[in-house]
Amino acid sequence: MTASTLITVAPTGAEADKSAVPALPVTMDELIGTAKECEAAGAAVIHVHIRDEAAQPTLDQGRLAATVAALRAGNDLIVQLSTGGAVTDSFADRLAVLDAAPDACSLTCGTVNFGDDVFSNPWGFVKDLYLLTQERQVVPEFELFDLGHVAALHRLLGEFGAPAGGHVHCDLVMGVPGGMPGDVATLAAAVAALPAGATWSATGIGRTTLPVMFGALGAGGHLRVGMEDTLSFARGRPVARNAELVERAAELARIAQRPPMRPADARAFLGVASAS
Ligand code: KMH
Ligand code: ZN
Repeated sequence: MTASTLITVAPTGAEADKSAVPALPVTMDELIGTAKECEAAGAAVIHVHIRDEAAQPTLDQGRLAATVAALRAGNDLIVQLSTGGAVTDSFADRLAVLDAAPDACSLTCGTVNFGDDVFSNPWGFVKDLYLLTQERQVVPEFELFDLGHVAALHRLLGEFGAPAGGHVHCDLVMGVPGGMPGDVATLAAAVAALPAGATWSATGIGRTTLPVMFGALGAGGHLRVGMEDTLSFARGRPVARNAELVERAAELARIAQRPPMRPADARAFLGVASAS
């Protein structure tokens, strides 16, 4: 079991509507402010989706590059760009995310029903994205929404070898309507199926946030939190700031005797090059 806990913050996502959720960080200033607060609270990685002037999700190239630069200038967090985007984004735009040269990126290992939508990740796209991460030396985090995605991860590693950075780190995204449920039995089954030597984080969507967090800490895993995944801090109490989700995760990690991992240690852990 790792002596410390990697905490990733996913502050924005592509789904929540700013008009309904005013605390959601959507502008560059809001994102940078959130990143600073979350780093101070114990986060080491930021999983980034960006929005346009109208607060709608976008994969605009210039905006992505500017966001990576601004985040790097403002703090030490590992910058992980989403290649998942929104369910409406094209495969070409999702591959082009790597042109912004982030430290790391998400890489979802299969298609999943996503509420009333479909988050599409056919094998050909998964393979192309993986080969691109190797070519560009962007460290992938393997997003697993379902147990079948674990099988696809084994296939990916078997056919194409180790990822950039040399280490396999996964994120179990649990409780998406259409994906694997966010409970401890499913968490244990998914962890047991991971490739030997892989490390993992977990996040539970919505009301599965706390069961998944407690289960992950108990099983030696790492944590992802943020308003991409949950908009309620407690029953009837909306999240006021992403940092309060990080603060809660950090406190639970300290109670579990596995305090938050600092960004420099997280770089070594994940195989991400040192900040320049
Ligand atoms: N917004 C979801 C459709 C990722 O960032 O890689 C996909 C997602 C996964 O959030
Ligand atoms: Zn995401």
